[in-house]
Amino acid sequence: MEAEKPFLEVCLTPALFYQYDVLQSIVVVIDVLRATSSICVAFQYGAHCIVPVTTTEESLAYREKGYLVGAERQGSMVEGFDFGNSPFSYMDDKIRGKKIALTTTNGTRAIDIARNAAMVVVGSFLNIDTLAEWLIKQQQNVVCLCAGWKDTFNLEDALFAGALAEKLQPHFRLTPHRDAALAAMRLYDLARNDMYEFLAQSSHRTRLEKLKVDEDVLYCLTPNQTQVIPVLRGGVLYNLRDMLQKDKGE
Ligand code: 3SL
Repeated sequence: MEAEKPFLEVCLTPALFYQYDVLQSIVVVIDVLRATSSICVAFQYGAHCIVPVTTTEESLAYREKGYLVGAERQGSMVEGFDFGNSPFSYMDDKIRGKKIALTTTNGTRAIDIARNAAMVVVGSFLNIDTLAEWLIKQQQNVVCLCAGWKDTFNLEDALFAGALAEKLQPHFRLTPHRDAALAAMRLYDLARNDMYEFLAQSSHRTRLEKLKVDEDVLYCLTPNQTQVIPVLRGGVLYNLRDMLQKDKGE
């Protein structure tokens, strides 16, 4: 008899995450604009690890331990930090081999909320194919957690959840609570030809437009710019490939 397929669910805002039983699931944390995109870029550029923290004070305290420190609030870099949340700021050789502490308004908070899951990984358009291929191989339940903005729904995270769900769907089954996944896939289908334009009136694209970081938005919507899977272990994000090599003693 064929084994039952694992299930796939989408949680459209952290405010609803308490309804999901994730003890046996892989949670994909999604904050396309821009936290999970920047995290993927940092690992693509060789970051050793990223400690996601919820406050700016916690992030800054890591500097004394030799970490590079990042902090974003209201879309801007907080004064006194090495990075804000632009993916371009992580495209730098100074990242290679470095430990980084990072706090962002929603992305690092969503990672924290998901921490009790069987496994937590980071998703963005920048690593979508690498992540999808890996998730299919795991044969484990998947919950996509959209970080949104301060517990509200954000369109761009739902688009990514839909794009990922579309790739995973043949290998997974939807649960009776399937409407969020169906809605995300339908939205992505409407947006796929021009996501940037589809998001024109969305809250976070508008917020970032005012901050004049449209280049960031365009980049974060470009699929497959990285081949990394950031994974949470003991409260710290590592590049899965590095983590597995270390486990094997390589
Ligand atoms: O909320 C977050 O975590 C950030 O991604 C928001 S911003 O894109 O840096 O404004």
